[in-house]
Amino acid sequence: MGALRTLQVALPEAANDVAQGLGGRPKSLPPRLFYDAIGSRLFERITRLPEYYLTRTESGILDTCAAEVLQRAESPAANLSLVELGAGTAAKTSTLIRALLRRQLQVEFYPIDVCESALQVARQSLMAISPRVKFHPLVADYTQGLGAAAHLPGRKLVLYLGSSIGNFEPEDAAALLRRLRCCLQGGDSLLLGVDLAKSPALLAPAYNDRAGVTARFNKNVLARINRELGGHFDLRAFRHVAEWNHTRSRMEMYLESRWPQAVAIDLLDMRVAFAAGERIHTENSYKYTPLMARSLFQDSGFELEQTWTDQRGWFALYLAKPAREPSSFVSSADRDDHRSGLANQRQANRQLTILGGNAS
Ligand code: AVI
Repeated sequence: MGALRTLQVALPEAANDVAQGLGGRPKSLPPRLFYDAIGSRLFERITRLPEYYLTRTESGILDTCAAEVLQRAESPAANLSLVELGAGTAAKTSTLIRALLRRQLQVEFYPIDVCESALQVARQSLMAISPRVKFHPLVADYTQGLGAAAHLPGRKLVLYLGSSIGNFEPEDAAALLRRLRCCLQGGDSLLLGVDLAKSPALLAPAYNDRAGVTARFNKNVLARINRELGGHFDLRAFRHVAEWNHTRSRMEMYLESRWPQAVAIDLLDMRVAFAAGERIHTENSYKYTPLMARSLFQDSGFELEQTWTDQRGWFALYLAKPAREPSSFVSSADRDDHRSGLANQRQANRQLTILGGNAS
């Protein structure tokens, strides 16, 4: 008799992602599937790896430019609130919060993240800074939860750090920022962290570290299918691959089948056949050139205010404000998108969990 397996039930979107991605050709799985509780912990470990320069470099820029960022973002009349998309444990945000506490009596902080345990860690570390920090977490996928920003009173600085924008196709990145733009008022700002194009000799190890943490992070997507959908993936039968695509200015991650195999996924009633060497495309991580960044802001209705980079020019923080005339970039298709986006948003908001009620 086979051993009994306990399945954590997958969300319908995750099941859909897997059915579509592994049913299609070439095979792919969207990177949002990385971030269950185990994947989020592995990602936290990645951010501390010696090869993964992104987090350290961005934190270094924030350490030196936090006061200047706030000065450029601030409106003299009102307190500034911070909203953070994909906040995780909000490790980098503490620098900005400390700087903001020197300028105003109280800081309202609205982190949005799918990972509730990461938000709990954020709460503990930020509460330790000062009781003047008011914490309003939202457990949600920030692509759905960003509409919450539209209803906040006062001036906002929206933080979208860590180069997460790089995991979107450029047109999807612009569409996401356009949706964000629709939630902001004149006087609000966006601080966007973006990893810049650089030598593959630096990029490749950042996505294929010696300790194998990124390989585990990548393979966790198969482990998650096993846990949540009754998949039968043998993780040793797949190889982690990270490659630089020069033409598209992006790092690409794959899981490559080491030999021919067929894998059953019980809850999807699916059997997926792999040839030897066949790949599942799991992630793109775009590395921006200044031109790509300029187009991103132009296409999404933002005006670039100021750029900060580290001395080596590896990473950039961009401060942007909503452009004055949104009609020039919002096409009628976008407006329809926005309307259905709002309907989805309302639906999503009903499902959101707000941790601990109001501020604490
Ligand atoms: C979250 N995101 C910005 C990371 C990146 O660098 O693209 C995800 C990651 N993938 C592999 N390592 C880290």
